[in-house]
Amino acid sequence: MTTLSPTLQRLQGETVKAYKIRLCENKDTYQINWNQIADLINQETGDNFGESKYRKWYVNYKEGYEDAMIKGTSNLSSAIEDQTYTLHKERIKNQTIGVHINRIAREDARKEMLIEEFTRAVKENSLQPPEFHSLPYSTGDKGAVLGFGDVHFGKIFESVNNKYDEEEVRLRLADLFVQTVNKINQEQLTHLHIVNGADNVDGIGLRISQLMSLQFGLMDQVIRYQRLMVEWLNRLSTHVKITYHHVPSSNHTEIRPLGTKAGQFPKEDVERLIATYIHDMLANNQRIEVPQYKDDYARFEICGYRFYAKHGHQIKNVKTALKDLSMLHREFIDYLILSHFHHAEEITVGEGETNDCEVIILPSVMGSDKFSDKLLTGAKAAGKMLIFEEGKGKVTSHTLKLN
Ligand SMILES: [Mn+2]
Repeated sequence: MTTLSPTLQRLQGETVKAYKIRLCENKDTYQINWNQIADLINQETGDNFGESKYRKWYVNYKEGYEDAMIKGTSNLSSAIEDQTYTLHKERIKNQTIGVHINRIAREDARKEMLIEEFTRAVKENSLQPPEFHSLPYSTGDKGAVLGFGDVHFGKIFESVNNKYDEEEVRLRLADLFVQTVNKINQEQLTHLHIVNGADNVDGIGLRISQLMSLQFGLMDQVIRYQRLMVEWLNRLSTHVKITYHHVPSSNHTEIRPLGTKAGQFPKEDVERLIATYIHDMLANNQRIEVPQYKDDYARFEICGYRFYAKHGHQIKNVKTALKDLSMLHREFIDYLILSHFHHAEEITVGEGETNDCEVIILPSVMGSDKFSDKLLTGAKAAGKMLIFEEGKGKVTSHTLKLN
């Protein structure tokens, strides 16, 4: 007997059945026929069956195997269908939940986005410090004017809102002193221009009826008042350097000798006496300068601006007065300061290179009286502190109330 190739021999641990199936399945590969298969198996089992026994057995076996395979596959696909359906259902469930979750998430996201946007805006717009420029350092000159007028010293009366006599004048000037010192400190002033707008004394009255409201005669008015002013200015100079501008002409202070009418002797005015007395008495005070004005107005400059000061009794039209005086004197006036009207006003009447040209009407120290009560034109007693800056003109106006 020839030696079998190893592949045709029963393998170690291989059952007879597995050996039999392997030979039948690989019949063509092994290039053997059914007789040879029968011999090989008979040899292993000790049987003596013909080739048809194994051939038929294998046909049945193979048929059964294939049937089982087909059935198995169909079971598998129905199982897959079931699984797919379940999965689909789960997906729908998840989608249903998802819609709800998405809505909540969307709302949360919107809220978060709002807060983030708000925080970003706050950071960008509010909390971001700007790039600081160096602080402007003003090299411009600063100037100040204290203006007061119409003291009408010597007048005594009691009206609806006012009571006036020498004692009241002294109290008001003391009050003006304190308020002025406060402003000097507040505005950090080293130099103060003072404009006295005249009608400092009440005179002897413009009508006979006014004689009734005089506390003293004209000479006593002048003597008492000029002493008071000298003392007042002397004390104020302990706080600041002063240039004192005294308007030398007004209606109550001009004297009308020999029955002359208003303005006929314009130089016969006691304001000139008062101004000259103040000038002479303060000559030794190095902190006070008193310019002497020969005409009926004061004229000076502050921060490069030209000022005129008049009483105002000759002025017919306040609004054109500044331009009219500029024409008359052939020079540009920036500020015209008037008194006389007993109520304050600051009127812009033109435009200069860097400033507004203004007519500034001072309030009165006297305030309202029976005459203004009758005309309903009264106003409170006050002085004014005006602040000017180089290149800007008037920047501040303080009212220093006195009653
Ligand atoms: Mn007057």
